[in-house]
Amino acid sequence: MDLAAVTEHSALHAKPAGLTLQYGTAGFRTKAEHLDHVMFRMGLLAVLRSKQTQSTIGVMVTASHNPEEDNGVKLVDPLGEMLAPAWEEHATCLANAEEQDVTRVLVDISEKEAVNLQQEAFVVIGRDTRPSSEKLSQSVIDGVTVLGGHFHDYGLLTTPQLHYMVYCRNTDGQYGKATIEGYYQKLSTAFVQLTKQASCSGEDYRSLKVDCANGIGALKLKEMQHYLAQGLSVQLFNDGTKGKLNHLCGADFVKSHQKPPHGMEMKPDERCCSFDGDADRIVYYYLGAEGHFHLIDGDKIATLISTFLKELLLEIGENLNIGVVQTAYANGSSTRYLEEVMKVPVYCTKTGVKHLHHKAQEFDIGVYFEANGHGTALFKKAVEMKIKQLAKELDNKKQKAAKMLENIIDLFNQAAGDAISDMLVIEAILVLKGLTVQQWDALYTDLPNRQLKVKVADRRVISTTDAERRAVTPPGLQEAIDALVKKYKLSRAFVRPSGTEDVVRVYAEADSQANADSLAQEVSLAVFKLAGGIGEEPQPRF
Ligand code: G16
Repeated sequence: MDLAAVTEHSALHAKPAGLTLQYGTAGFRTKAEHLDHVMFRMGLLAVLRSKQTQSTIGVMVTASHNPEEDNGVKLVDPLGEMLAPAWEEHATCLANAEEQDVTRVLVDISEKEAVNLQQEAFVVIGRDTRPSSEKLSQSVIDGVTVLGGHFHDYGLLTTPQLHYMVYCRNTDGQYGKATIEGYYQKLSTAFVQLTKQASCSGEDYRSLKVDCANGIGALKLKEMQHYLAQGLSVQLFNDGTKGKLNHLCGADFVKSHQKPPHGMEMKPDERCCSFDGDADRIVYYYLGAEGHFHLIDGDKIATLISTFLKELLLEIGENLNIGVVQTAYANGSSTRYLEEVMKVPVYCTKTGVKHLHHKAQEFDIGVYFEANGHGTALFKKAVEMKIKQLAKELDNKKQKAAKMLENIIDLFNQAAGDAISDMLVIEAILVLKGLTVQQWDALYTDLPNRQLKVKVADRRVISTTDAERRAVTPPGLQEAIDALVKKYKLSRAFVRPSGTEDVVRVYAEADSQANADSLAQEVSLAVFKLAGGIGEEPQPRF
């Protein structure tokens, strides 16, 4: 390691005095102007991780659903997964080191992790469409090269596309080709093969309206359109040509405000969906004939997918174990439906796809989705091999089911939740099952719910347990929540510090929207009072 060169370059990417950041739910996120030093240092760290794992490592420059002024960075591990927890700690340590300590921290990490410094390193980089992203990705490259690492800069990519590239590169192309064409080809071939097997193929299933949050999803869907040919025609809204990224649009806006994005023209009963800023989340929705907005979130997506997979497994007569993984935000009705009607085991983890992904890997087939629309399905390698074999051997009806499973495995991005891949999976399942968006929505009725944000001086005063369903600190907060929850029927509420924004998140559900709203508001007030709220007291505002 040329420590003198590191010191020299590090000084060009100086850390703002007094700034402390943490590798949170999905890496580092804050205002873009505070991130130059973090980017450079994550370039350094990616090289060490690459040397240690003897694999390609990914660095994605994005702040996903956050406002356009923010940015962020996360590292992608060899199988396209999120960075290992021990390395998240190293990342935090390195990002917060004072200038004179940067080289010492690098040496410490190398020693602790037994990094062979002679090993070659390779890092791939992707970025979203934020105005700040290009310059910040150059800082990552500076960090990579100063430690002698090799790199490939993919430029503009969705986050899940970068995860896909890393996975492909570390499996010698077995998962797919590590190019953008490779990604489009893999997904579109699987989609066309899968939907060919549908008995109904009405016009209704061919078109879909997509709100792209004014982000990278628009560019990538445009590129992909001709690969899908006649299979699916997508009409793009909020494609970045006019509006601001994530502003009044995108999956996060639609899910948390429970209303349509601005800029989308919706007619009753039309199938619509929204991506988030880096296209790793998707939610569906439609306007009912009565003009009401109906949201179909990650919970219902997980239900549709796991039901479909379970039916196919029954047809081929294979008793493989399927599990669904959710978080505390999952609507109570979805968990009940999955467990009681579908007889599928459901597990709850902390927020953050890294936690859900990990849990889902325990099953033959693990379907994981956060209610906000971030998720995918994972298939054990042995299961994939077996299904491929069955698709060749079984008799007619069973063979059709096995073939569908084979195609759907290829259609899922098995490295990360992916709005484009999930959209194609959902579109394929709807056409194969002959389901309208209304029939899908009618699988169960969501309990009315509300999410709010509260500003506090230091959100770290809130700590939680039981997969974030109970607050441990500050003292008295959980007791206050328990007392409030008792006032309402079918109610539940929890609070947790966000890992991507400087806020405390509040979730409440109850028997009516009015009750869910007032429970959320009362819990917000308790947070404000007991956890050091700043600014205006939360007011009823529904
Ligand atoms: C990220 C994570 C998600 C998480 C979301 C909100 O999403 O990848 O798993 O649900 O942040 O996290 P928090 O509530 O801690 O702020 P994205 O789409 O912004 O990358």
